[in-house]
Amino acid sequence: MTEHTSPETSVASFRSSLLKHLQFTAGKDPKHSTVFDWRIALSHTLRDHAVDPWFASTRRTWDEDRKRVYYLSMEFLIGRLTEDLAINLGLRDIAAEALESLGVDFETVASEEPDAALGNGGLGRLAACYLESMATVGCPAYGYGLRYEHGLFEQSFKDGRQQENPENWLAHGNPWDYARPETVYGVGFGGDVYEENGVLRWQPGTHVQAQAFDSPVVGYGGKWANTLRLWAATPNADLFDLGRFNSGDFAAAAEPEALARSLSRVLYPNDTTDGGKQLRLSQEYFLTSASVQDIVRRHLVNHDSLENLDAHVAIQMNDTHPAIAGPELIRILVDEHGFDFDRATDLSTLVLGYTNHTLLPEALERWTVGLMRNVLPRHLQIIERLDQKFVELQAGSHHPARLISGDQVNMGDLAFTTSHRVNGVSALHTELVRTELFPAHDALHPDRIVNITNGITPRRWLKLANPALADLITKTIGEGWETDLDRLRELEAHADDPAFLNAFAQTKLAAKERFSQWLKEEHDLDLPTNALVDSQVKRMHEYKRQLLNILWTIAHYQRIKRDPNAGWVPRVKIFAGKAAPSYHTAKDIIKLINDVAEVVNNDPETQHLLRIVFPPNYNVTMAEKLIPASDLSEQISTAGMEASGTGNMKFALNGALTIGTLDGANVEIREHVGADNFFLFGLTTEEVAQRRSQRGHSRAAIEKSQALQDILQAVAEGTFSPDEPYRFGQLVDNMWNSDWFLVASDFDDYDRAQQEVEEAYRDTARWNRMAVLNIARMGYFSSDRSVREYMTEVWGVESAL
Ligand code: CJB
Repeated sequence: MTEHTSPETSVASFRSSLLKHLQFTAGKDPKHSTVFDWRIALSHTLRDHAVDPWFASTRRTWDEDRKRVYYLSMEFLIGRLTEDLAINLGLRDIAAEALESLGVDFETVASEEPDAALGNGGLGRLAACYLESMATVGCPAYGYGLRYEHGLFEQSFKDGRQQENPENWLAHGNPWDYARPETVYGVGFGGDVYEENGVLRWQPGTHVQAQAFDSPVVGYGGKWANTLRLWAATPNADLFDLGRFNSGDFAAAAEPEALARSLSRVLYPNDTTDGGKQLRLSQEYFLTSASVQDIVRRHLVNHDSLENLDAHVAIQMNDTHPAIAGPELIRILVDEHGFDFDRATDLSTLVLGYTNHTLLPEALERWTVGLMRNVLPRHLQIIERLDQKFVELQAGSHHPARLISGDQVNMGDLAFTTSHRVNGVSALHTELVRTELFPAHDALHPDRIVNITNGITPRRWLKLANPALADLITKTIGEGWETDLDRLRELEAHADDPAFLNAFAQTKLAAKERFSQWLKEEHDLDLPTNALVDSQVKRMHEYKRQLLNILWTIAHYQRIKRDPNAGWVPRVKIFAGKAAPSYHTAKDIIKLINDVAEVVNNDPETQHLLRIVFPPNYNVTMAEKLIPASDLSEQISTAGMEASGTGNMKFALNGALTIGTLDGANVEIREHVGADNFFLFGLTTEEVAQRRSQRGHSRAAIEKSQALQDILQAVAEGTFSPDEPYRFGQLVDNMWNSDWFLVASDFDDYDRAQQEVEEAYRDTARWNRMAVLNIARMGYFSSDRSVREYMTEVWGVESAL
């Protein structure tokens, strides 16, 4: 196969492919082509280059009868693909030169691509990083997901409040995927279960067709490529009621069709909360059933039976969303292939793995038995039987854990019992999964829970996002770090070299200028490039504590006002992130940040020392510009609540220092980069639990902190909302009287750590040294490492490279 595409591809041949696609795919001549037309030509040219490695990898997997990984995820937060694919194929510079020779700018064309926002946040972006890493390390794999017509809503601000606008990434088609009209499966819903010759049969009430759309996923260097297969709901032709249509009732005729289509129409905008809607369960089953049917069909192409399924198939469930995979596989084995129930259960368990991404109770999916019976009656029977077996296994326990408790089906418990490995996503999180979430399961299966700390792909999050820093690294330690991130350690030898530190500072400045220009063009926002850039970007959630950050910003503002000449470090506070549309407190916090920004940014006394920037519609593309431009990374969640975090890794890899709590992967980041190079504050997980049990803890903490009292008073008095003084009454009241997330308890220590940040930043050489040591020691957090751990500890799959 082609080792690497670039040597054989010249600028001239790339240019002629571009022109060919411009003419025959976009149907335009160069004189009249728009940026859109060029993008179509560019993406098709790049896609052509993906096909060779894709076919070669697929063929080898078949020929060598290799075990495949199937990564089932309701979310793949991919972002743009043009530059990513160009880099992985080794064609980035060739493409740019070819375009330039035609008078067209690569970045302009690549920026025309809409973000594929098929995910909410960390969980979906992790799936995208893992797909890229699986291809890079040569792990034969399929990603299975849904081809949502509308990805995550677009956020805008109206009077500082979040508005949700529909997202329309598919409006002009998707040049990356190939429709597979021949690959369709019927997915059943509802109906009845009846017995036939002693065998149970499910007769669904309706069927919806799942049609596959495939995109190649090419690893770095183009040595291996996998498939991302997304399912679109296409209604059965018989759902369209021709009789009704002919009799003139057009809307009614289309109704069943519309219902079927709704299965892949929109991504649920909830992050770590459970929407609890029937449509959501139906979407989850739609993804799972189509994927499992496809997996079984592929296995039977060159095997006589399903007996050896575990030797050839590893299915990974990304959180509980596809947790119906266990019952679905058991159903297919028992009802359609005559397996004995116990054998089917054992076999499914050997095939399946489950990744838990959160301990938050509101995110642990539970469906009522009634809903389950309506939507998936046969699966409910299977779950009941699994529950019985589970209770028997816990013989002697007075309070056995249950898959069904009361009228609730617990999808986490179901996922656990049907998997041979269950993993958390950071060391701390995994420990809490073991002790807090699944202690009964863990007692029965002490080897089942393993930790696999999350990772991020250095191709997108360093090479693509931060070209200046990537070039400096390559100049300093040579190539190869892209696929062997531990090699960044070699930078440590340069951490005391003033010339190198200066060169690093130049890359940071270049990234700030780039982001500043982008913010101006896209959002008409001003970002000074001579300030400490202090960023908190992630979904808006109380446990992530954007509130702590904005309250501290108010304190900082008040202090600058009191003593403007105290030698303050100029700072820009960046916030970005979306709130779930029904999450009112998170939306109030957005409004508070925007209101504070309005006052602070218009204060002529402080403008040069403090700014707040909150660009709307945070997405992968914004992250790629914002993260490299940042100096300080805010990872300030209440200890024990953030499963891992992956933004924390992206910032540190790009030379931002972290101010953070001992939560999620922060703990391991700090261990790797060194305690001296990390601004730690806050209660530990145990202290959090203890503090929460103390009555009146928030009142006591506020009464101890003069700074916090001043801030809360200013907010309560309407200093930032003069048009509506009591706008934030509830937020303030909650701080005094409840404060589940311990903002008050952690405030003073956070303040102390921020003063240390201030001091460290004044010593430019010291700061840059710390930043370089962060970069040098982040190798562990490559998603290549994470994927390799899954391969050995969960999937039992070998690299094909
Ligand atoms: N996470 O993004 C989500 N959505 C969920 O529904 C549950 C968890 C996040 O997953 C990331 C990837 O594992 C974690 O880094 C993050 O801590 C977690 O909140």
